[in-house]
Amino acid sequence: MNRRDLLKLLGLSSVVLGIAGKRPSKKENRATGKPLVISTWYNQSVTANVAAWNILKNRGLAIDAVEAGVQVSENDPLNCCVGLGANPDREGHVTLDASIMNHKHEVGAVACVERIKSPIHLARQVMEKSPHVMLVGQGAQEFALQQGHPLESGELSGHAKAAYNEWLKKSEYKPIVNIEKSNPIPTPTQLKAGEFNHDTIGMLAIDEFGNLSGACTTSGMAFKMRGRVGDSPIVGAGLYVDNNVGAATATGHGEEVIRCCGSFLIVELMRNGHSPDQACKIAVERLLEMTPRNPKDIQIGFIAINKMGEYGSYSLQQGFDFGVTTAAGTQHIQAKFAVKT
Ligand code: SD4
Repeated sequence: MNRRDLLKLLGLSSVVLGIAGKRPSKKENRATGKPLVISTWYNQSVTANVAAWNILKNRGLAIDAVEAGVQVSENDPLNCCVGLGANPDREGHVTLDASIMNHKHEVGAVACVERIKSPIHLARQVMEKSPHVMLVGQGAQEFALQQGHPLESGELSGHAKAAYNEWLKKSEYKPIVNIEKSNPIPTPTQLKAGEFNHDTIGMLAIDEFGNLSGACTTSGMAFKMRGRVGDSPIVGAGLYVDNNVGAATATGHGEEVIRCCGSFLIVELMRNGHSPDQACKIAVERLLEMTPRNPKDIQIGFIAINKMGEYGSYSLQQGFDFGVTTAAGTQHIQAKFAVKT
């Protein structure tokens, strides 16, 4: 038996072992098989998923696919919310959070890191080249330099500068994430007004060998308090992968996702037999029970995949969408949502 056959066999037995109990109905499942890649916010999924897909379609590994995929957003100077082009904190510094997790429960994360172009690559280096799972701030930056990352300039991008200057006029500390009426690609005016303050990318993939991985990278909330860290680099909150069961990732108001360990919760719900759609919905409902905030003031979007290559999503409010890429191309999907207006 060669390595591939062995992995296939292991993948199959994991399904049998990992997903017991109630089976979701056929209608609820959106089985696509594998490979498959899925990521938050369709407007960036389109290009990010393609980079991931190019790896998956050539029998590449899910971990390489998710890293390369989210790097497309990190490298996009126009992205309002990922990478060094993104909106700064309220002191005017871009601080970045990222996490990555592979099929072996190995995990790496960085938080509040400045002037490093690819926090997801740095997170992977924390996972592979350090004995730790998370580095933050100055220490994360020093580790990056040791690993050969160049120290980028701390200059804000043009659109981030415009949005920040606009925000400074009132300097209201009222971070609102992901409240959209619709989900168009942001116009320069919206960017300038700081209206488009979402776009964290969370990406999940299953490769040809049936292995799962995930990555999540963000600048967090626009104009956040200095030092604030959201859910994206917190394993179990913004991202979680259990190769026996499935994977989940989140976007939106990170404090709420941390409070309910959102991604871990979704994976556990899938372990207990829920479909990815059901699991995301139950997690949003749990979050709604817990939050002290007015649900109308916040947005959360979850996406998930399971070991069988089925995917699902749910959000708190209307407007959350995502992209799913398989051999058939990329599909644009609007998530169902909890709060009806
Ligand atoms: C955070 N979850 O830092 C991130 C923000 C986000 O789309 O998802 N924006 O709370």
